[in-house]
Amino acid sequence: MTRLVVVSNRVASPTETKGSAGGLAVGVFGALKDSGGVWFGWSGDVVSDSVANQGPKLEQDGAVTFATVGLPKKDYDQYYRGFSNATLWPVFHYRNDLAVYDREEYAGYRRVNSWLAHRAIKLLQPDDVIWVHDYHLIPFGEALRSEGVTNRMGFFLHIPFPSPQILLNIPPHAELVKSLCCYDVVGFQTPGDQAAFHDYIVRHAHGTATADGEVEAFGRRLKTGVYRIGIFPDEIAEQATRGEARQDVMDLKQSLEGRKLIMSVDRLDYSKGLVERFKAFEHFLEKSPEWRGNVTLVQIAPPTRSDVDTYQQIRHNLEYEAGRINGRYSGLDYTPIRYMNQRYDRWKLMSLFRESQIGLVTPLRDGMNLVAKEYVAAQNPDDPGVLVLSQFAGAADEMKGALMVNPHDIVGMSEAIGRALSMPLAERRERYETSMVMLRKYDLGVWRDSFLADLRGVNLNKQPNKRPAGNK
Ligand code: ADQ
Repeated sequence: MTRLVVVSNRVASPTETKGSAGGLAVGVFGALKDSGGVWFGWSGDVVSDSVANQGPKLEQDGAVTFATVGLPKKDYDQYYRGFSNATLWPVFHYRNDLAVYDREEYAGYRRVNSWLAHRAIKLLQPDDVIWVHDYHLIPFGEALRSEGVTNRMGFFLHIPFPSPQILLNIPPHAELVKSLCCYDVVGFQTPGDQAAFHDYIVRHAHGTATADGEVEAFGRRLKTGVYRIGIFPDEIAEQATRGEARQDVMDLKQSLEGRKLIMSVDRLDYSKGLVERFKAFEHFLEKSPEWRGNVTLVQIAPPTRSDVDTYQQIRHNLEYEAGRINGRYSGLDYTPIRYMNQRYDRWKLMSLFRESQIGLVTPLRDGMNLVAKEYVAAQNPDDPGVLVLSQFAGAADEMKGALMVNPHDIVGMSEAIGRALSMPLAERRERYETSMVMLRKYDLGVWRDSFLADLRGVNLNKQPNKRPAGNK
């Protein structure tokens, strides 16, 4: 089998990959181990220009080479904090109101992508298959192509692809889509994301797109596809049971004193709908006095991107809401919302999911949302909790056993909490089984293998010789 080269913004270290890292890192590492190869990207360190130019730093683990570079402060500011997370992330999550656009940051984003591509070239072999991940690296493939690299190259977008009317807000939208067309395969999380991309190609790039994902635009031919990212459900179930008898989990159980438990776990991000969720829980307590003192919401939300302004704002808002609601409904021995900012070991999170009666996962917009899937897989099949899920998470397409909510509808979410808390065992089991069928069918291995099969199967001789009329 040909070697695989994975490129992602952050590269987990070999120890992280085997230990506490999420399923995604484990899944990608599995593919690398099978075919041998390289995992290339940013180390997460901000370093001086001279140190950055010494990289990449290489660490070997069996047949896999971890190759990482540090980023100088200016590059970090423009590429990561700036264009990636203050422009692309909000717009791709339909939050134009939170997006800022700065030409210099965009220039920095492209410059860093070219620089990264230049660093990666020396690691490449002629037959390598290259798999690039996520919005930070849209122009990476084009930068490699401009250096003469003709290898098979695929790109997977982990976040939503917005409808063209939203995307047009980013001034260089055409350059970004043109960059995507330099890959041989572009993968999306849901059919809606793929359709939005096709829509842009047809209506704004004078290109063509067929129902089976053949796209021609900007003088290139490529394949698009839907590859639903999943989890390994058995592994999650094993982690959830492993923690059952551990002290922390017993302590939590004891401290609940028989109260029902609602679990929410998200990165602290405005796309995750945390403020709306807190308000829904408040509404539930307001309308259901019999539940006051009898149900606790545990929200775990480790901060991310805390040097981006909008992230400081969401943190502030959430602390305010948690304090306000707790002030209103706490008793001497009862705190309705327990709000924590730490990261936890995976087994601990999964065991907490298993102990709970509801998984409340209500993003305003989410590419997929793996927490929703982990929640269901962690349940005790004999007495499962209920997943309450936003219709705007990519996972909503598959998790048909969930109670579906619109996260903008505070009353609707509050009613779903009430319904889930009093749902009979037979219905809970049926809903659990319905979702588990899909979790098994589309697990992480299927995601990885189907993307790579499509990429390896691409016919590289099919590129059009000349540009279709009208493309500039
Ligand atoms: P994220 O936005 O990070 O991912 P998600 O898919 O839910 O969202 O993945 C988060 C992961 O981090 C989960 O595996 C979760 O268990 C873990 N995690 C969260 N909080 C934690 C904590 N406190 N301690 C330890 N682990 C924690 C992006 C996209 C998603 C898409 C994924 C994968 O935004 O839409 O599903 O990539 O493609």
